[in-house]
Amino acid sequence: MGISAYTFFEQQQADRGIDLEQVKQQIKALKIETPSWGYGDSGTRFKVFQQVGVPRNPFEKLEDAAQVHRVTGACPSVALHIPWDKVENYDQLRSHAESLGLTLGAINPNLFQGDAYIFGSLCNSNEDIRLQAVNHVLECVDIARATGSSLISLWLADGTNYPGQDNIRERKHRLLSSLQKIYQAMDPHMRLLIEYKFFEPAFYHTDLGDWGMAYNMALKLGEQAQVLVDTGHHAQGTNVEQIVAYLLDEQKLGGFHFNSRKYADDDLIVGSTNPYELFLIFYQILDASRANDAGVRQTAANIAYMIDQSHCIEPKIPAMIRSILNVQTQFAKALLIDFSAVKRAQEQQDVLAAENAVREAFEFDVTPLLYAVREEIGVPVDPMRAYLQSDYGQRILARGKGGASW
Ligand code: AOS
Ligand code: ZN
Ligand code: ZN
Ligand code: ZN
Repeated sequence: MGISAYTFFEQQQADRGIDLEQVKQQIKALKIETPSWGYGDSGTRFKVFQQVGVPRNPFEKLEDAAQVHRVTGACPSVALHIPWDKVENYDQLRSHAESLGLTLGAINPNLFQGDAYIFGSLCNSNEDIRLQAVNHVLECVDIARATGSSLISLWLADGTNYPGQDNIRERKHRLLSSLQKIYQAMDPHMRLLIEYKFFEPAFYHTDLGDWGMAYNMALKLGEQAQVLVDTGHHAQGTNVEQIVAYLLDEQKLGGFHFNSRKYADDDLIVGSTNPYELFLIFYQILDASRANDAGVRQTAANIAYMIDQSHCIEPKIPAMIRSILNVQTQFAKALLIDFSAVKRAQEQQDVLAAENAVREAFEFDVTPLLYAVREEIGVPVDPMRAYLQSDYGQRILARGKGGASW
């Protein structure tokens, strides 16, 4: 792929009225946070599989994450999970990150692994356990101060397995009052991102089962609380891009956990089964970033893009790189949408033309565009190949088996 492929592409897009310089700027500006837990051992609910070479501590997780950033230039921050990434001294972890060209990102509290949480955490009917859960999140707020993070991203495993097991409305009240204690402890620049999921580990009801429940909590808490959309957390067939559009319009979309899945919450490589869905999500975001309402534009500009993956059959670093490349590809395609053509077709109620104006952008090969962008920012044009050709994957084998796991 050389200059000629790009020249052809440039001409093709110029003919459609697409300003490629602006497109390139936007691709360069897209930053995606990777999760520390995506580098550690994981598995299914049946078994954790140990891979050779997995990081043994949070410092080594950052070193692996730095490789993803080195070859993509798109992943300068890493989400932490507490207590999986608990350390004595967060200044030290922070300087380690900085020495690798990284920053520490969203802090994810763990409200699902403590034995006390068998009947829930922030919704538990036992007040002591509820307080223990609140205190854990408050500790995470302190950690966020120490790491320089501005995001607390909260996912709850709370729910019930049987009708009548607990009072659904009482649990809702307990959740709100627990969240209010957390919200009040945050600094003004911090945001609380509330994640929802329709089932698992609870199988009858989940306390934050869908976007509406997360939205309602965020609305009651205030401006610093927003919803986090994990693409894998919906029932089959759910129109995720509509949820994205709706939350953007309400200025309540705070961030994403990107991943893909065929069935449940599999946390698989982003875009491996759902590339068109990912493209349509970006279509809604780009549409909102052109909205008349400045608040909606600002919400779109402040979205925290994060990966939530958990690899167990594939090597972790290249799997993360694959996801980043897939996100970039779908984002680049969405940037090729001719929004004025879409608008014209919508005004004329020309269904076929409108659908075509969206889909045709998806059908372009954006490889020459992404190569050009990477050349301009000084990263390898083919990040996957560059990583595989480096000896990093070999060198980490010396860590052996039995690394950090969840
Ligand atoms: C769980 O299903 C959620 O996706 C969480 O966001 C995440 O996987 C976990 O909390 C790791 O921090
Ligand atoms: Zn998630
Ligand atoms: Zn999940
Ligand atoms: Zn997920």
